[in-house]
Amino acid sequence: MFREAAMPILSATAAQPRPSEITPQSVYSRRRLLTAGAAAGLAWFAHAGAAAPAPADAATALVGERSRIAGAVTLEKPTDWQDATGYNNFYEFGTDKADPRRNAATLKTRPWTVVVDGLVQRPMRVDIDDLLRLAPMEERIYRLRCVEGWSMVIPWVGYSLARLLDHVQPLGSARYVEFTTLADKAQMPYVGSRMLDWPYTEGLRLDEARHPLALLTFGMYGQVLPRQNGAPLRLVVPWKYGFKSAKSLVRIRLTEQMPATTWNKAAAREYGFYANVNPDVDHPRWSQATERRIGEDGLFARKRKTLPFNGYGEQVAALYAGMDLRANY
Ligand SMILES: Nc1nc2c(c(=O)[nH]1)N[C@H]1C(S)=C(S)[C@@H](COP(=O)(O)O)O[C@H]1N2
Ligand SMILES: [Mo]
Repeated sequence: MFREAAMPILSATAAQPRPSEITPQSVYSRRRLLTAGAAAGLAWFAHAGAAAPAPADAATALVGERSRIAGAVTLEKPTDWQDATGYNNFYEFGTDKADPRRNAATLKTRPWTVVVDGLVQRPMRVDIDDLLRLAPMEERIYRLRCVEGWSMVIPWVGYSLARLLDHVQPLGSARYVEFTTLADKAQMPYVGSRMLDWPYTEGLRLDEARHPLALLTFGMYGQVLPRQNGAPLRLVVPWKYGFKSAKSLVRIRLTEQMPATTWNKAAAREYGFYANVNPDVDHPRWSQATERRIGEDGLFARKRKTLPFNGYGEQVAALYAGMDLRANY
């Protein structure tokens, strides 16, 4: 599919320091069994009062230093691991919330190549294990608010998408970033169904993509991402509805035109390009004023007020100065 042969692989790029020089050994540990060191990385679970991953899931640690970026760490209690990995939207594996955990075992996450191309000075195709080392891993504890009216609090591990964009050097003509995710019928039972137009694609304006809170995400709860949560690489854009946070990315392309996005193609009146969390703008079929925290609030009760920009307004509202957020939903 991506055959731009001239693209250098990241580890061979001359002008950059070698990945091993960028990331301290202590910050990233690959395929490390749950040893004393990894356990230390998970110590905050006890502290935060959230249920830790089950030992059987804990084979691959991926830890990051607590982020110091403004707004990156909410003090709310993280959602239990069982809920965060068992109540998912990942339509490639089915439409029921329990389907992704049940069906995603067929997803092969190694080897995995990501192409970064389009309007950039230095396009590249990079192996996931080299991409992992492009910048130091950080832990960010973000609220994720689904457009359907529920939310979770998840400790993600990754680094700002801006670090990758800086690396490939966007051209002056670049205005948007398009994200394409894997669509392989052999690994994903619902790809090919007429539910959605595959592959699942998403997009951001370049200034949104460069905002430090936009996270290129490799892990959660001190481990590599579980398959059902978008392994081996996903986006997490905490001030937008969850569907913007595309899972299992294979390509990141810079463009001049606003990219088409999957949910917008499926129902343009219901899912806009911006999709900023906004309690004042209802979905055509339901209110967005409140939400239900998975694992804490009752099954049908929506108990919490949804916040503008999902609570990240102080950090991101300036991106939309002068825009009509009702028209640009
Ligand atoms: N490739 C892909 N990415 C996706 C989706 C999907 O169906 N396919 N669903 C989105 C939606 S609607 C939400 S709410 C979040 C859910 O992320 P989580 O299951 O890790 O909580 O993933 C988003 N990313
Ligand atoms: Mo969602």
